[in-house]
Amino acid sequence: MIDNTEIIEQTGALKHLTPEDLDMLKKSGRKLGSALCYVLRHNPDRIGVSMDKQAWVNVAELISKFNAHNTNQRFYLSLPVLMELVRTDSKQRYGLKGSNSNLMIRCRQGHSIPWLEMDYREMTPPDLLYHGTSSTFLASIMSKGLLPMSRQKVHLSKDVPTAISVAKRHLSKDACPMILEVDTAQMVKDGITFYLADNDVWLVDYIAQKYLTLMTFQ
Ligand code: HQG
Repeated sequence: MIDNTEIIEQTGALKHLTPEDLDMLKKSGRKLGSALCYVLRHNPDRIGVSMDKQAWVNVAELISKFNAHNTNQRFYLSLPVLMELVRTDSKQRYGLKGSNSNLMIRCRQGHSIPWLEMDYREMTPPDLLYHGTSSTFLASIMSKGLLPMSRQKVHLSKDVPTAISVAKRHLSKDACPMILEVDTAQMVKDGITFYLADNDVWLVDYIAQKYLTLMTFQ
């Protein structure tokens, strides 16, 4: 996991967090995070913020454009609020670089913007990784393999509990979570490249059915 602590401290912003900011984050932090991830992963044009090919956006520009286009009265961005959101994010979804007027932010994975050329680190994965999904998708996955769907990469978890929480995001009525074990050792032997996002999510372009085993739990 790449740590944001030093950059957050350098901004000095957390000293300026107000009780109102903390209250807003407590009540609406999740919604604010979703709105922010939507912009940073899928649609920077929605608020007209510039993004480079590695998905970085300037923090000052993001804050002013996000607030200018925000129609939800319950949340807002400021530097202290954004730094607190980054610091406390449960999956450490956000990355930071630079300082002062050159402070930049991005989401570390999950993008769907087609023109991005992310600089993910190529890494050798552990021998097994996991993918959590819904029973609804299983037949299709077992016939076509795991596809990135709307995102740029297939996302994999390093352990079963994480995969279960990913699966639970997709559950419609009558569906249940399904965990697929991925034979990454064999994929590596077959020359397939894996990437590690800065928040320890594993990424790969595609996984053929032959590498997938449905896990059963007694
Ligand atoms: C499924 C979250 C039918 C796939 C998570 C998944 C992750 C197929 C869904 C990150 C298929 C796509 C990504 C096929 C794949 N036929 N369905 N051939 N191949 N699928 O949300 O992996 O919390 O785009 O199984 O933690 O669920 O947002 O991918 O169920 O890291 O930060 O198509 O997003 O991160 O769903 O999640 P998604 P995902 P955040």
